[in-house]
Amino acid sequence: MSFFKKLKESISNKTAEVTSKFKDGLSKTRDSFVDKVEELILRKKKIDEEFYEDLEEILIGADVGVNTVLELIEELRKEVKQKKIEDANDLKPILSEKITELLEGENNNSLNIQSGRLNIILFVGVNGVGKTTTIGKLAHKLKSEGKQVLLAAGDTFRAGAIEQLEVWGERVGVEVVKHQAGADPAAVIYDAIQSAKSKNTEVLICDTAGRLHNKVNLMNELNKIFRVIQKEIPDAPHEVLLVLDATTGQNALQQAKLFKETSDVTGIVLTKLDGTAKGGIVVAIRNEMNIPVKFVGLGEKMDDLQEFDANQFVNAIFGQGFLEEETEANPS
Ligand SMILES: Nc1nc2c(ncn2[C@@H]2O[C@H](COP(=O)(O)OP(=O)(O)OP(=O)(O)O)[C@@H](O)[C@H]2O)c(=O)[nH]1
Ligand SMILES: [Mg+2]
Repeated sequence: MSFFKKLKESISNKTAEVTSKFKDGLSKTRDSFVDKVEELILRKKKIDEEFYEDLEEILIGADVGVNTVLELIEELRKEVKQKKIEDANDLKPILSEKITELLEGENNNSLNIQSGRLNIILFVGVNGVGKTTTIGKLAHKLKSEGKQVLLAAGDTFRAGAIEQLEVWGERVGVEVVKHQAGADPAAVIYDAIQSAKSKNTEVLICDTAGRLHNKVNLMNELNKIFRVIQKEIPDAPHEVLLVLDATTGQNALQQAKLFKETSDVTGIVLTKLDGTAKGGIVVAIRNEMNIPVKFVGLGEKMDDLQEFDANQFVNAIFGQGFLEEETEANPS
């Protein structure tokens, strides 16, 4: 087999692998959301006011968010009018196309990692959303891309948090800089930066505590961490990733607003999409927050972190039936 053929095959295997990860991870959303849309189309057949109202309800039920749903329905109405569509079945490819458009935006999903410098990624988010787990998965991903990674155990607050990060460190073969429980998180991160500098580390990923019961404390702590990082490396942190738990629905949107007010969040990681039928939250966050969703968590294992991709996401949700019709409608 020629080199190019092999390369092509390996790329297409990789694409198929990613597609199936998205499909598996989003099966709950697909089963509930698409079944409801299919049922509505079968029941109504024609597009009328009641059809839009029912569709609105299904979308809101999938956590797409009221504002986004209203926008989406407005877009659909325009398209239906313009293309003189009557049959409800013909709306399916348009619906998936519009959702893809909302998700694509102009944002760049890739991480701001540059070679030849120490890149610092800070993870923030309330407790239990999946920060530490995502750090483990991301460390694994970056390491398998050949990058030298170091972790900082900046959650000195929650019992067991340091050990949890160490377990991930061992699992993926990455070193962890830590202090004792209860130590100053900013001091841990300071030490981690010194260690990273001395080892020529490419990426330092910092964990933080997620206590929200005292919002002012949490924000003060994060501010102190920012100051320490910036004193050492003025243009860092290069990424501030806010982790949100998809199963918390509209609450996740509230958290995003809160963190956006207090820190310069550069990207969102939406975890536990595998555990919810309401994957529409991605659309709400993407549309209402103006912060790119950079990764999605589709399970608890180290391979279950995927770069967010609007097309893969929509394809995984709408499945083959929708897709085939779309290809027929746009045979480009
Ligand atoms: N199903 C599923 N579970 C996940 C995912 N991401 C994280 N989890 C689980 O969510 C739980 C909490 O994850 P942690 O990583 O400890 O969350 P955290 O934000 O670090 O929590 P604190 O340290 O308490 O602030 C763990 O049981 C993880 O295995 C995901 O994408 N899918
Ligand atoms: Mg944690």
